[in-house]
Amino acid sequence: MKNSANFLKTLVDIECVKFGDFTLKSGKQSPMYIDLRNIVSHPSMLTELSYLFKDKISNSIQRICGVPYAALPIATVVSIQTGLPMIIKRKEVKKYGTKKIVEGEYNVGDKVLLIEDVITSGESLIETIKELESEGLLIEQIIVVLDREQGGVKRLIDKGYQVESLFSILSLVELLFKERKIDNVIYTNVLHFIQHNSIIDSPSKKPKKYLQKTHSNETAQRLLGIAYRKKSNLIASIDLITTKDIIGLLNEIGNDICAAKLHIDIISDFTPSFIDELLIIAKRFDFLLIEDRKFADIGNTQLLQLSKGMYAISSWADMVTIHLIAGESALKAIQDWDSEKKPALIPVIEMSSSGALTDQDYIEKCKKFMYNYTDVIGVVCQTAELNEGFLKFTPGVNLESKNDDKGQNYNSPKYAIEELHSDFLIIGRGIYSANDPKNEIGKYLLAIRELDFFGA
Ligand code: 5IU
Repeated sequence: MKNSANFLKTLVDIECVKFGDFTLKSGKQSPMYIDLRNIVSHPSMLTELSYLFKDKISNSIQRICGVPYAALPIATVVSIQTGLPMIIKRKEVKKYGTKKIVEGEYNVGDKVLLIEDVITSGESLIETIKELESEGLLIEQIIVVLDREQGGVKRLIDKGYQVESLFSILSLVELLFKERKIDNVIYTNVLHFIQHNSIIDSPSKKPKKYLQKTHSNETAQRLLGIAYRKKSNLIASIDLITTKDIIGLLNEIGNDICAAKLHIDIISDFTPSFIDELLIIAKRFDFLLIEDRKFADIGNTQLLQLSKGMYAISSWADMVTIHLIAGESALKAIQDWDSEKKPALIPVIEMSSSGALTDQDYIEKCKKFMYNYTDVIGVVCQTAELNEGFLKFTPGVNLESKNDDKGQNYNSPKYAIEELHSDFLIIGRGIYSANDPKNEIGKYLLAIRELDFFGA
């Protein structure tokens, strides 16, 4: 084995780390299961670990001790690799003979490296430390193989110990997500679990206040203004196929949304007069219009698609979605387009569907240039972190369902706002397929207003 990334991936291959739905000893549900004990059956993994530990051990260490039982084989190989003598702390005190709790040779005042396989709250480490210290040993250094990032490391550091981990669950899921070995559902579930199961209060749990967001683009300001006035960051995705149904729904829920998102090309009875009707309703109820066209062509073609044909999108849409797959030149072509009426742009940098190809690499590539364009007001994404002021639009939001049977994945409004830090929630079937859409949208409004999202 040559590098740490390979070591991490092998941990998954040999089922030391599994993703799914697990019930922990505490009764809690967890999206991951970690048990490094299988490593003992993989000598090459143990050898690799011994190298990784060797690089980190302080010169002052005199004894090596593993927390029983899982860390004992690791401590053994580290001892062999470094030539530093090992001691063993018994799990139970011997009932006969010497009644020792520490086996092996040591002197009072010896400086010990304590090894643990996985750290969660740090509880079992603290127990072992107490017993070693009661024997007169000094805990000089603690090295853990995998940190579950639930606060254990900080707890020990706060107690004055020198602690480090070779790997963290976050670095593991980030690596797997980047290499498309896990999808964004597993990825966000793990992030969510870490944030909600830390023994230390995380400041990111507090939802941010809406008013803190400002954007220089005029359309972005209008959207923020409407959302704030209505205390609604809901964007209805009206994926209906007749003009009658669309107008009917907008008349019902128009007061409760800050924007309506359309797929104009799915309407079976479209005529240009529908646009006139749409604009009147949008003005009456005070919401903006997004055409979810997802442009994805070369600059010249995109400009034609934007402005020509029977939909003449740029003549009425306040915002349009666009993929950045064609690269910066295609985005620049729209930005440079000198037109009296031009919609603001919302690039799609991450999708909600299972197996989406929009991995971290793709997101980073988009971020490299999109911030330079004033027509871009924000992005459609799920987990991506954005620069200050950029608006985050998140589809895949539903109060009732977790997914559909065609690859869509849903989060709750609370999760989208508190964990994904989404500014605008895009909701389709959750509202338009409900028996009583007006009543249903009320539930979504309640869910977001409960979060104090709009300030006092
Ligand atoms: N939409 C997604 N996920 C995405 C992107 C767009 O769901 O990643 I980009 C669109 C598809 C549909 C709406 O128009 O948002 C969500 O509708 P439902 O709430 O009915 O799933």
